[in-house]
Amino acid sequence: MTHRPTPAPSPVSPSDDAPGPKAPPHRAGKTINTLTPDPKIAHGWLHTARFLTTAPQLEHLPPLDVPEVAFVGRSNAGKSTCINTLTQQKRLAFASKTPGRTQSINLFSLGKQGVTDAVLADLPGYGYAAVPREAKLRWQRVMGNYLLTRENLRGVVLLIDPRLGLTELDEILLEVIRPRVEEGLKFLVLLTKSDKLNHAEAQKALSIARLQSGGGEARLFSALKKKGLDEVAQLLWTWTHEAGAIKPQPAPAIEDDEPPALD
Ligand SMILES: Nc1nc2c(ncn2[C@@H]2O[C@H](COP(=O)(O)OP(=O)(O)OP(=O)(O)O)[C@@H](O)[C@H]2O)c(=O)[nH]1
Ligand SMILES: [Mg+2]
Repeated sequence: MTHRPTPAPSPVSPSDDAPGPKAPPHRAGKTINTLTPDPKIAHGWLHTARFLTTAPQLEHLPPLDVPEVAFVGRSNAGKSTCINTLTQQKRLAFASKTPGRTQSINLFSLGKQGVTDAVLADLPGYGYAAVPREAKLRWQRVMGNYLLTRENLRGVVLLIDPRLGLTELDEILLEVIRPRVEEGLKFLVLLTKSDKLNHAEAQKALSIARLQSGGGEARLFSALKKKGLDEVAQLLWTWTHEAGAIKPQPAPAIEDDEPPALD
């Protein structure tokens, strides 16, 4: 039997100085998680996104002290589009009909007034059949190493096209990150392109994804219909701002040199 990552522990209390969440305990008779910010706060924060750097290989990634959230998944799953939708910027991340568009790890800084308090990482997709076997294997090694060794990695968003479901490579990824999820790495399965499913199909896909991810967080998302935006924005804000998240720092100066080509 394959092991699944156990769900990330429930959010802990925010630090006293954490900005944002007003935390009304009740709204319309429902208990609200005290860490959940108003969606406007989460969106305003995501809209500050700006390009930080691109790293064709792990050693080109700058070491950072701020929390990082990685978007991973099959080629063409919609990672770059999801980042553009969340940040409300059309061309921050390269999105394309052609699978394999994202070739390097691209980092985007978040934070108001030029202070970086978190980073989003857009990772190249895997599983694209037309990529030569050697390149595929190399990339899988790079991604595995990134997920295992990136010290400031705070959360992983695994994007899945619900029409394809979890593929073998997605399962390998779940295996790779499982120990880190058990240690507190945040994890979300995001079912993209949900506009392609009817309501019943979407609910079924969601239940399956929840089971397959070991009962962890799973959500429906559509860049086209702007579905799931509030929930994902709030979740990313919470992951990166709760107690224990790393303190903000001035944006690092990144040299703007042309990155070396892939080996
Ligand atoms: N209908 C629909 N299409 C989407 C959605 N999100 C992304 N797409 C389309 O899916 C294709 C792939 O999107 P990308 O964002 O480039 O996918 P990616 O996961 O970054 O792909 P790689 O960089 O190859 O790993 C594009 O044609 C997008 O327009 C969505 O929510 N609904
Ligand atoms: Mg991409």
